[in-house]
Amino acid sequence: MDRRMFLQTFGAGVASLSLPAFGSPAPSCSILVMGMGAAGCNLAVALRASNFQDRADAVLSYVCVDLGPHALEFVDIANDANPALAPIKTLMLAPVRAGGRVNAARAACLRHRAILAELLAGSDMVVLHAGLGGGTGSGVTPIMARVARDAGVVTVAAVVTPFAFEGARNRRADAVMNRLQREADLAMAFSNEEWINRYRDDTSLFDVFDALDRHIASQLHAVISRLNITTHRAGFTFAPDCQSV
Ligand SMILES: Nc1nc2c(ncn2[C@@H]2O[C@H](COP(=O)(O)OP(=O)(O)OP(=O)(O)O)[C@@H](O)[C@H]2O)c(=O)[nH]1
Ligand SMILES: [Mg+2]
Repeated sequence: MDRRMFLQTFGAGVASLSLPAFGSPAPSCSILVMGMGAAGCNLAVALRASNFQDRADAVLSYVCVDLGPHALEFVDIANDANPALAPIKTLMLAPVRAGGRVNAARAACLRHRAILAELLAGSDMVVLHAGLGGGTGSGVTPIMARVARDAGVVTVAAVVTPFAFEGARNRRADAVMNRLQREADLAMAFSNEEWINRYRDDTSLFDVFDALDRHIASQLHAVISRLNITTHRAGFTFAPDCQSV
């Protein structure tokens, strides 16, 4: 199945894709989960903690990408806290923070495009995680989506969009989301603003983020585990009852 068919089939609704029967030989699919920027790395850490591998016929590996000397320390802490899970690799694109400067993040990313492309080697699918509106996630994610597209890797972007009070970050997030919709096979946006409105005013931001990050992980479980992926690199096939539009 080519990429276009994948898109059409996916567009028909994940509910129409069928799961392989329990106990059947498990085909395996390599999925690279990439967290970019602080929010993206948090999402990758949350997906790893959700123990996806126990539930699906897919092998997940993880890499977190950021700028700045200390940005990735919490990823190492997460690795140490749960050594039984797949370790998250880290890649620091530059020793200085982008700090909201999307062009600085883009430039650092383009300098290391070859390394980013190498990360994808052997993957059938890449999941791109980021919080849009800042510098790093907004700068790196669309470039990474293009790199993945050029490499023929099925690309799923699962990103968060800013709160209303973040002002201009929302316009930047919209522009990046438009690009992701063009570059990725599937682009899913989860709104921080909508999510926080589900909570009482006295709920801490940490708890709101934590719940949303776990929600996104569970949504990805649902999406990925409904794919009946039978071959490595040769494409994706779906169960016969899956209708394409
Ligand atoms: N759901 C969720 N959203 C977050 C989290 N951290 C930040 N955000 C949102 O994501 C947006 C981008 O923030 P960061 O991820 O910190 O930015 P960055 O990509 O690291 O970019 P710079 O630090 O500016 O280079 C913010 O405007 C917030 O709306 C998080 O842990 N979870
Ligand atoms: Mg950051």
